[in-house]
Amino acid sequence: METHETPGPETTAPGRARTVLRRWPHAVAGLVSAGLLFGVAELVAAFFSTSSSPLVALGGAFIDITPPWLKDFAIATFGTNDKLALFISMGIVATLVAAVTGLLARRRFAVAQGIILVLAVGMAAAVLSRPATGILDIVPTVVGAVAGIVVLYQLSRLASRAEPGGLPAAGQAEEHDAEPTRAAGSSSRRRFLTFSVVAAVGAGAMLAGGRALSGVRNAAATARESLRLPRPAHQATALPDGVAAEVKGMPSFVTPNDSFYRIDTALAVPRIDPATWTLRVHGMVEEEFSIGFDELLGMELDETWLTLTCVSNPVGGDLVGNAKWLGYPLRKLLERARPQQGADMVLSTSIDGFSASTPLEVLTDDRQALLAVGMNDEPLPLEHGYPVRMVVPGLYGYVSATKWVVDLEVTRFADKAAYWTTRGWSERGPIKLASRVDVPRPFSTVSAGTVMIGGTAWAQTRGIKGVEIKIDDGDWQKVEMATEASVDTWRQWSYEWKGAKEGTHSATVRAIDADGTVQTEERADPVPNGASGWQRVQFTVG
Ligand SMILES: Nc1nc2c(c(=O)[nH]1)N[C@H]1C(S)=C(S)[C@@H](COP(=O)(O)O)O[C@H]1N2
Ligand SMILES: [Mo]
Repeated sequence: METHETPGPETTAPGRARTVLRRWPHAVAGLVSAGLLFGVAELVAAFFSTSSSPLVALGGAFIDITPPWLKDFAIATFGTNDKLALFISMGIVATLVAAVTGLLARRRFAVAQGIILVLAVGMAAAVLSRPATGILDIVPTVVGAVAGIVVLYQLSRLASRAEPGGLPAAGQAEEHDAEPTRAAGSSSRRRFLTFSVVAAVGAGAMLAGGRALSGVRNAAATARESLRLPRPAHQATALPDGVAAEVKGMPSFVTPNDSFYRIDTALAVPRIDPATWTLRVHGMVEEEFSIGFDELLGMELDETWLTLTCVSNPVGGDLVGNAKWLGYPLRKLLERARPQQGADMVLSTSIDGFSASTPLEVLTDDRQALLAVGMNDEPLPLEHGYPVRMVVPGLYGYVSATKWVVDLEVTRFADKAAYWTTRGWSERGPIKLASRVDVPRPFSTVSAGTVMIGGTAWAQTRGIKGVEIKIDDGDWQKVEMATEASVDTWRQWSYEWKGAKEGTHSATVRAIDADGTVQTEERADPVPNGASGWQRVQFTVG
């Protein structure tokens, strides 16, 4: 109820129109606040995923829910401008909603605030409806909505004072002179306009800045999507038949990129535009040089199967994954640099400061250590080191597998220490011979009779000769070995346990590498150079 207004002239239609016109500052307040909401959200969104922008998400969600007839109509009518038409229509609706919200805020701020909150919930839902967004991606919408509400509150107070005729709005009367003079009215109008213009320009700047920033930040993802990897000069061997153990529930022999374990110290995944990437090779070398990404792609690339393992992997753990890697042999790169006498280490450094110390001899012997650009026939995923990382057979990741690598310094263990070495881990980290039971899962229940047991073992660079299993406290038994793909990859195995009786049972495994070394029973924690010990899995036969 507009109890402060004198009835009379406003009860006629033209009178009401005049009243609404007089309130234009409130409509402007609504528009400016909406602009600010989207500006702030856009700027914040540059630090989250692409679809965390409420504008992008709303557009995407709208396209998704558009019925086909309307889509056809839009394409028939606007042709390739159909997206532009969509954004213009959305803009018109948003303008109307913003103006009405501003007008409502004049007397009932809570209602206007409620509308903004409801719309924010809708925008957050649109964000979450997008592929590849998570709950954190609603942060830009939330921050934007709060900014929009705060600015609307300020602006609508100023607008009430600036209204031509300047009658105080409800709840704001105490801040007004009882009889606003014309001079006071025009100075409040000036303040209102100044605030509005500043906020509007700020909104525009944040919107443009946010778009530009997310453009830069997305350059990596965009370049990655359009990258076609060159054909390898030497292809990886085709996987032989029978590399997978025939046991239901076994992990796949090749780990898909999106389920490959990820370990790094990066709070935000580095996004490197490959156009700006260079690798500097320097230190104790005869020839220092740098290479760029196109140059690297133009070199003779090799493909190799390799199982990566994390030093933090506990006995029986899954911080291990197997993939096909494409890259340039580090051996050849170092040949070009010509390491000097006395050098015994290559310190590889990531763009984010992480570093790894790899023995020079490991990078120059005949194993396939790669400066990798491809993983399972794709460019490296951003979180696995795009555009370039190292992969080295036989060494834990922390001393070899530097992602987002930009610098290789040939040096000496005596002179330099890598990231984890200074934090209590060994300066060298050869992968320990290991085996694990994948099926049955610990503490699961299986049916009596024949129980299929399956698992994995690895001894990169040497290969696995065999695996032995012990049921409960029985004797060690040989298991069925799946085909070996390469000495650098893990090897699966299976065991058919016949005549399993009901009750709680256990299976213990140990591997034997190609040299005949039997996996040690001695338990060691991952710190400082990797876990050891036999895995014993308990399960119920029921
Ligand atoms: N830049 C960078 N590279 C890194 C790390 C890191 O923290 N930062 N972690 C290393 C460790 S400890 C491991 S086990 C492997 C894991 O590689 P992935 O995440 O591709 O599986 O990356 C290595 N490379
Ligand atoms: Mo690791």
